Amino acid sequence: MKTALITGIAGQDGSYLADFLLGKGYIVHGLMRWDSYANAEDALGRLGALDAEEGRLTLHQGDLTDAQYVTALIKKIKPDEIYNLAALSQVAVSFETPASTIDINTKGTLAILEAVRLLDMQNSVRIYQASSSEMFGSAPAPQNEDTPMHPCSPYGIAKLASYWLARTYRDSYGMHVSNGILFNHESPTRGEDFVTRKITRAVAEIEAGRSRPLCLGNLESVRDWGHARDYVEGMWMMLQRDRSDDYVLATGTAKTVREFATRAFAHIGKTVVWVGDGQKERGIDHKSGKTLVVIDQALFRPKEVNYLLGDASKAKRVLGWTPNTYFDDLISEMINVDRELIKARVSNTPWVDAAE
Ligand code: NAP
Ligand code: F7E
Repeated sequence: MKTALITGIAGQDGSYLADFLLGKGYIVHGLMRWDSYANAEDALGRLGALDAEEGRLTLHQGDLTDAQYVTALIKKIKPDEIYNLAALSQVAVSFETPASTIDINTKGTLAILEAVRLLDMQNSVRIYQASSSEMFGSAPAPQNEDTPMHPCSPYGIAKLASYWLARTYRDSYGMHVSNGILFNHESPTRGEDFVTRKITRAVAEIEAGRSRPLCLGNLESVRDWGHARDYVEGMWMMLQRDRSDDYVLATGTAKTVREFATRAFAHIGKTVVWVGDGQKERGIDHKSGKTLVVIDQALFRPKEVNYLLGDASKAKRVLGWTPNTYFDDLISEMINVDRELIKARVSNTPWVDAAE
């Protein structure tokens, strides 16, 4: 029975990966921030549905930036596999908090690599580093493992530094460290401040009677959106190889934010007609003429990554990884779950608009 340590276990990917590894019979240890949740019930959050009864899931409250804590934890657990998923993962927020972004997303990775080196565990541990397509930044699409990286945000820069730390520890100390360069992947448990979940939640609320329109930033951004469920399997596949390496995971299809919103509204039977330009652009309900989407300049980033489209042919060739869920099915699944959540929330009382 293998033992895995997942940092960021309470995040979107952490919870999918924990579920996946428990299903494979692993003993799973998860690191989550001690101050993230008000009480233990909330702390279970997304993990609540997982079967912790058999004692195969243990949660540890600590901070990835605390190198001594991380070293002590790894020494105690003696994991076979470490999945480093903990991060400040909101790109827009990284512009506001660049220093803590570097602390968590770069020094946090270093804490793990150094712990494994100092504990002399490089021959017994395999490490997954959550690298990101944001590292490509303004590089031309499609992007693969050989594409030069030109990050456009503190987030992308911090992740690129970690990517190079991982490669350097692999080359210098023979560590089994793989970078998964993952393009955007979403799910019904995606944080509500990421654009996909913000849209699906708003669309479900509008269907339930919300009158306030959905407020978005840059509609022209192009992203390659897949499903987190498929991507965590790819993470695991990387660590099952005898030789560590770096792999892009992506669907190979790209759409704009505008297309995502249009498809999401279509799912509840609304046809969006886009009128006006720039800041004045609006998405109108073709049938009623009601405004469904407005633009807010405050949601634009100081610098945008315009076009991300992944080429995952290496992962397909070497790992045998392919995604199972594409754009329309992803949107359907997310909206259907948001619909259920809203139904449960409003039960028999009518929808009341709350402040954003
Ligand atoms: P997520 O939902 O934001 O999860 C990240 C988790 O890390 C959160 O639970 C967060 O806890 C935790 N965390 C943050 N700082 C920490 C610290 N100092 N110590 C311990 N835990 C900390 O992100 P995700 O979507 O699951 O992504 C997982 C990883 O993949 C991240 O590294 C992300 O950057 C990377 N990635 C994601 C995507 C994507 O499209 N989802 C694509 C490429 C790469 P709090 O709740 O307390 O903040
Ligand atoms: O933005 C635009 C925004 O925040 C997508 C993270 O998981 O994937 C994610 O980063 C696009 C951007 O994700 C809104 O400007 C428009 O162009 O959902 P997002 P992201 O920045 O692509 C990468 C691969 C990661 O590694 C990250 O951790 O949508 N956009 N209007 C908006 N974005 C947000 N959040 N909110 C809006 O209202």
